[in-house]
Amino acid sequence: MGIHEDIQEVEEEIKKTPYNKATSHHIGRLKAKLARLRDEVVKKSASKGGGEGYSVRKSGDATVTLVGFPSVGKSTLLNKLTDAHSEVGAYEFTTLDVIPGVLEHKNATIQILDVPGLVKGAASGRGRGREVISVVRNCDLVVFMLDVFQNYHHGVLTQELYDAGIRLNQKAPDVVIKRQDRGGVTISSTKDLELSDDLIKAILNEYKIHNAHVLIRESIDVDQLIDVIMGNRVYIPAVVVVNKVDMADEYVLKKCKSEYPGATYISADKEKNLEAVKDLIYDALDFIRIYLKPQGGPADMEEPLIVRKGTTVGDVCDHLHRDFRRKFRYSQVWGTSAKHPGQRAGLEHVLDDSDLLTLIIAM
Ligand SMILES: Nc1nc2c(ncn2[C@@H]2O[C@H](COP(=O)(O)OP(=O)(O)O)[C@@H](O)[C@H]2O)c(=O)[nH]1
Ligand SMILES: [Mg+2]
Repeated sequence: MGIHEDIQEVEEEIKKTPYNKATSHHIGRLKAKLARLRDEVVKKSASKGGGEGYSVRKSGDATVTLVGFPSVGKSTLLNKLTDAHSEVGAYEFTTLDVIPGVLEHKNATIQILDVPGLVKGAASGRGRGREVISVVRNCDLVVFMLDVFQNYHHGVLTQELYDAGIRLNQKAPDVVIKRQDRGGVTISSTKDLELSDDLIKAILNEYKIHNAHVLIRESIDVDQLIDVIMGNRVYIPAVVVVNKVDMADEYVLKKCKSEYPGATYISADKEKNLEAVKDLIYDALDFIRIYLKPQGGPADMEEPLIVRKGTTVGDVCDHLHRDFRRKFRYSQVWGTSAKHPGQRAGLEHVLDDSDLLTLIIAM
């Protein structure tokens, strides 16, 4: 029996098993098996060649991908927001290569990638899906673009990305699995868990992990545990933009807004609400501003360094010069991340918005 039949069989069994306390263990094991089989398929199709996917040189302070079905208006939006000239067409699949554009907004330089229409089956390698997926996996923010008349696309697209190991608007579970040589599986947790120890062990068993320390610091479900074991998941924020509102009557618009209250409603072609899209992207990227202050001198308050939230002193070193991390001696920090003004800080120190930073680098 082939792997695709195996997958189908497990999927069907999950579907026909009612979920309750008595069956949760069984379903958990089936889900683990399913994830393992699907991963095998993805690995197989990846090893068939066809290259590593698109190699798009990253540039700017962050990279954003526009994800949507063909003809929703991605190229139109890219052209309006950036300096790019992506071909716009009224027919499908006009965009066959990744087109990068650069958006300058509030001191940030943001790379936006218009990727070929992501369609169902992409995760399993259909069409150019695998290449698109590799671009999405490496970006900092997903902007879903929907047509106001076809917002069901959103469900299809998120499922497709989920199957490809991309977790949107989700944090990496706070779980550590340390493999051991012997001693079986031991589980410690700081929170009450939904999952029983038996089920956790059974799932680890599915992945041939028989000896390990598992430290769980938040309540997770079976899918999250599998994500941790697989180890190849990426966690990316996502936002939704609904396009072509110029075509929609009040009824259609109202319905769409009730289904996607958090979305930003625009007309790329008629240039309606495009400033809101810029702000949306900027805010979702969680930028912070760092003002560099030369030793003994005043800080440069005109041109802050734009970096992502969570950036460390070491990251700033990397950003400025390839030798800075190696030659780093110490730094001084003023602002909310500092315990006191001018606190000395090492490479691991995490900076806050509006911090002033002095780097002391050996010559
Ligand atoms: N009515 C209307 N048409 C739009 C809008 N944005 C794009 N279009 C049209 O939709 C078609 C597909 O646009 P395109 O940018 O090529 O879509 P892509 O395939 O997602 O890149 C083109 O004919 C565009 O002119 C919009 O806001 N309103
Ligand atoms: Mg296009």
